[in-house]
Amino acid sequence: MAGALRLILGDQLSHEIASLADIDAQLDVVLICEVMAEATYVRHHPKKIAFLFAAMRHFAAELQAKGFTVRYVKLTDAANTGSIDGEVRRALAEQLLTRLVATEPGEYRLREVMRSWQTIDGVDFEMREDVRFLASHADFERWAEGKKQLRMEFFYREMRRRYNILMDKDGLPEGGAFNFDRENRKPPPRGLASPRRISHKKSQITREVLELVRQKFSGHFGRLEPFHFAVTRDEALLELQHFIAMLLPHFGDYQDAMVTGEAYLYHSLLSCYLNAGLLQPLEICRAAERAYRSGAVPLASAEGFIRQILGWREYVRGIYWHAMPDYAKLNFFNAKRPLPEFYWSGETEMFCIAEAVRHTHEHAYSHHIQRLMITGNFALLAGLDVEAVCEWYLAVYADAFEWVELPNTLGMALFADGGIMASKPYAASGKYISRMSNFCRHCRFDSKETTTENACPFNALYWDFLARNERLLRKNHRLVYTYATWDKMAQDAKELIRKKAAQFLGDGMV
Ligand code: FAD
Ligand code: DLZ
Repeated sequence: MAGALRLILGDQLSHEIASLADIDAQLDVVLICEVMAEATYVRHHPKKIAFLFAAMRHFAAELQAKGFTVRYVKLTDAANTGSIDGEVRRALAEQLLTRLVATEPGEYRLREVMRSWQTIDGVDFEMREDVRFLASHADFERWAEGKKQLRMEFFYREMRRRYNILMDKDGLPEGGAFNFDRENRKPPPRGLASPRRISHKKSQITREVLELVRQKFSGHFGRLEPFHFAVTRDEALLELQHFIAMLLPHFGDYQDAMVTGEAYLYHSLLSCYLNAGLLQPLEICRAAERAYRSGAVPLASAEGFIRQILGWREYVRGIYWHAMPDYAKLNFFNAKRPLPEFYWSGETEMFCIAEAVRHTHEHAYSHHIQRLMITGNFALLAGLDVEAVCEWYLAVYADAFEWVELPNTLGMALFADGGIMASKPYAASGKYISRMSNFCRHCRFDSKETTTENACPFNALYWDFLARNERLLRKNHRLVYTYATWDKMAQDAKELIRKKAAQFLGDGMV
């Protein structure tokens, strides 16, 4: 009997991945390859490339230790063709294999490549569903069918019931409600800092990868070292344990808080491990639930955290595959302004943006509210080019893969899908940033001012965004009070605001 080539992509590093389900240790070959095309289709942050290559190499070693044959192609191997497609075809030819098994990828463009494998001469190709997600494509389509509007909250409730997470013995949500957000999201008290994070001893494999990435990708945005990522499942499990014990108790309270110099606060930093396959969503949710049931963690924190994974993460993946490929082209506001240079350099007098870019450059990470309400909010208000903004988010974060990045950026942050993801744009003025962070204290602009010399640009831009897009937004029932406030403003005040906004935008944005 002929063996099979079993492809494992850089974000499929799970021993229970579908493509390994029925592997034959005698006959089959696992293919894992580092390729330039994947490392450069956007200019990924060096930490992201190093994390993935190091995790891929460690995963390959684990498979070999289990007795499997692994064909591991390094980026610098002389015969490396530079793409997944090229490496699959080369491996099939060189290993004389007539079967190819893969798990569906997380990006549409690669699924199109995989479709072409159906016609490789003499090869029987099977693309399997990615069973690591908690809602299959069919589950999501069934749920979405016939609904005029898709909303995460209702999807999430179904997922809670289906997986019996935080449900009581009568089948009702623990604590009498599905959502405790009202108890979460406190502004940061003075001096708020997060507990120390763990780090991991670098193996020889990781040190070699760091050297490789330093040589090949130092021209990409972002700092390679210090490098603290977990690169194996065991290390990722330590990250999970540390989060549950030390940080989850306060996760809900400070979920939306932003503090100067504190990139992480009480966030889990687990997204890159989840997305690469080192951790599984259900084990994380169960660990958080256990912590609540043991009395170590308040319900609002456990629920708020579980909702992000069982709700948001599964929901955005559902939206991505439901709406692609047209989704990537949506541009509801026809936003076309070029991405300002400060998204790369961090050189702007708007302290909040400089700080978010600094965290991103340093860690390949910034937490959700910085992504949404600082860099995302600014892009929305200023009408930055949707494609350029999406490309930025895909490049700069260690957890970024298009299935999760695109709905969050194009849909949630930019409202470029016209409301598929969110019921209204997450537009906010400087007052929100001032309430939820201590950034404004370090800023030369005044968050209370809108049109004066030192006025925070977010204020005029906020009203200008609403005025500019009135035709598209006034009918949104969630913006009734906002437009009522705008309507009440005197004509000359409105004109001044719009002039101020035009000045910010015209000046190359501060
Ligand atoms: P925590 O705050 O600790 O949350 C726990 C987990 O919940 C995360 O690890 C993540 O797996 C999940 N989660 C939380 N929010 C979301 C969400 N909105 N969508 C999907 N999963 C979520 N997340 C990515 O994983 N990859 C991306 O490329 C990405 N791009 C984003 C772009 C924008 C503009 C925005 C607004 C959000 C984006 N997110 C993305 C969602 C979210 O910001 C990150 O998942 C989160 O910041 C990761 O940090 P953490 O692990 O500390 O998360
Ligand atoms: C992101 C990434 C990078 C940087 N490099 C590789 C690689 O060399 N080989 C590989 O198999 N995967 C890599 N990846 C992850 C892929 O881009 C990812 O599998 C697709 O984007 C689908 O989610």
